[in-house]
Amino acid sequence: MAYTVPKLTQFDMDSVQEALRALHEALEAESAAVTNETEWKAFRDRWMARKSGMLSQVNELWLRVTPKEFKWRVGDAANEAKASVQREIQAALERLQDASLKPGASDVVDITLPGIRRPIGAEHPVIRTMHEIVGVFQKLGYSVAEGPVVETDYYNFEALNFPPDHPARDTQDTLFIAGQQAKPQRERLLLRTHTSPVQIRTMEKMQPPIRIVIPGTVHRNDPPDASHSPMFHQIEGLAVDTNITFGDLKGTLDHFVKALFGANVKTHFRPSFFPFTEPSAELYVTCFICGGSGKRGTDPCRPCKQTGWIEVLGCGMVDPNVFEFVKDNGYDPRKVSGFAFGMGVDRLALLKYGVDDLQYFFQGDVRFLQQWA
Ligand code: 2NL
Repeated sequence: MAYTVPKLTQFDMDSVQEALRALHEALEAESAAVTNETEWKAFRDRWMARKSGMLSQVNELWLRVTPKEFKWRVGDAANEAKASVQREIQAALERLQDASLKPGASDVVDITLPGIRRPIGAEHPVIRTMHEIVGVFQKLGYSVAEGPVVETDYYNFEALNFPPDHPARDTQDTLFIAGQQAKPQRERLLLRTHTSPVQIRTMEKMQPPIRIVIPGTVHRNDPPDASHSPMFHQIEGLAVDTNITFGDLKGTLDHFVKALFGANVKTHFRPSFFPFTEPSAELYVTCFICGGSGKRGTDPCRPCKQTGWIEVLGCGMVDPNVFEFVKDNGYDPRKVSGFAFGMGVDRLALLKYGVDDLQYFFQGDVRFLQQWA
């Protein structure tokens, strides 16, 4: 039976206290039984409603019928009842809100509402390409190393055998951290322009033999266009041991290109120059768009500019001058040799997925990115 406020007939202390106790008991039991917002509203209205709520019944059936000489006593009891009702209504609401924050609070969820869609993300095409490339080298036993994007001139240029006045150091090409002029050149901070500094840092920490690949973001002072971006991604690799030869370089990179583009591509090395390798080369692969013919039907093949060959990376034998900087950690240029290579991940992703504008990779347009979902 639901509680109803009894009409007071006796006004001694014991009778008034007993009436108040019965009211409190009913109030607490009903408050504890509230499990959702609808029930809470019904509970609130049952006790607070202006006309027939329990508190207005207390006014009607306790206060109004009390003789003058007992008014103070019943008035106190009525005030206590009012305060208790307000406190319990607030407490029931707070319990409800706490419960709705806990997992499994299904009784306060309208299960007829549509669910919240949480689309699963997909790997960005550049990162996916990066993982594929790194994966090929990991299978060959290479480790992955990473390092800081903000570097010193020493690690980015000096230890890589760039002469002090090399044009790459110009602010036209490199993004420097402001306010560094007072420092000696080798300590000045900049955004790394390649991931090679991490190779130097790794050689400082680990003695040969080493085989590492370094993926990461790099920066150059280039305005964005279809083939340039001030931020892009690079992977460099380094193998150092006694008796590493140009033959090891050729075999490793030929395997890499076939793993990435398919076993039927052909490779070819062309002489080149880098300050940190000697000799240096560029690695070309037969165009996987036109199959090396330079033509797509009767149209000229664009990715290889009708040459039938696509440049994949730069490489070479580590220049002995580079080893001089880490000589004291076991890299005596008379005892060890090594090869190194570097490639632009974004450019390879463009080729691999047939995208014609680099900027699509960095604009974050879901309609573009959904193609890899
Ligand atoms: C390119 C060419 C290259 C390297 C990077 C390297 C690193 C050390 C020593 C010697 Cl510590 N070399 N890295 C070597 C040859 C080429 O990158 O076109 N990158 C996009």
